[in-house]
Amino acid sequence: MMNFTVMTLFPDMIKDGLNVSIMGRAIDNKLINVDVVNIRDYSKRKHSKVDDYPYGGGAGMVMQAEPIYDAYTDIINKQKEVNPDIKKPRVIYMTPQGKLFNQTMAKELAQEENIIFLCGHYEGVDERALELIVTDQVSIGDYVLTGGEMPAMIMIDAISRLVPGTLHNDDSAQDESLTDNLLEYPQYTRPASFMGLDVPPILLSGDHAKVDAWRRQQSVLRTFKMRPDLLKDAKITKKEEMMIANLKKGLQ
Ligand code: 6GU
Repeated sequence: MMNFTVMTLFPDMIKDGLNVSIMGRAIDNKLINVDVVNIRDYSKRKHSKVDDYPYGGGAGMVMQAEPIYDAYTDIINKQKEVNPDIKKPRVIYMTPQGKLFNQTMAKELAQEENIIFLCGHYEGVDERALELIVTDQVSIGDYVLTGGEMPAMIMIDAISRLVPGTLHNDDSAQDESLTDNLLEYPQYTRPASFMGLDVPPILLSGDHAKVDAWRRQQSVLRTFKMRPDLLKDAKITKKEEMMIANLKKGLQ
């Protein structure tokens, strides 16, 4: 079982966000477990405050190191109580300054069994908390969010669906977009004609080899049009390389 722990000031956001749909089913089926720890519960200050003004001045507030460190220590101690052999967790701090999350990182993290996410808020987290407990810093994209909760949920979703049994059809995690740095081919279902738009006839031909070839070509074509940056890491054939070279010529 994959064990996730989310350290946050907004525990309801995580609980409400992950208890539905495929994630909810994976939790019910004990394929994954998500513990949510409220950092505020570890404050020793009046009104359970967990932030303070930044040394050196400037706008905003900074999350203090102590409640984060105490929450972390408590999580580790409790995990060891339940399972003395538990592997030391990866501790991931969600921040736009981190390494960019992608499908390759999701696959790598799906091999772990114990992952802690630290979600920051306000202007940031006291650097010493990061130094003391964090093993990885990860960003989900080049834009700024108000907190790390949604990024942590996104990572948990992407990692969990790679855990065997989470998806009904084992193939669907394999045969899909981004697995080989190629985008997904277009999909169609009934009816065969809708608002004057017909399903590509090859898909109705019953010829599986032709269908596979068409889908593969569509994947390469789409990747070239929408995400040409992915093609440098995609495994494509000489023939496909030529097709791309011809398309580029057509654009000049
Ligand atoms: Cl991981 N956190 C925040 N606050 N903003 C982000 C992000 C993470 N990734 C992109 N923007």
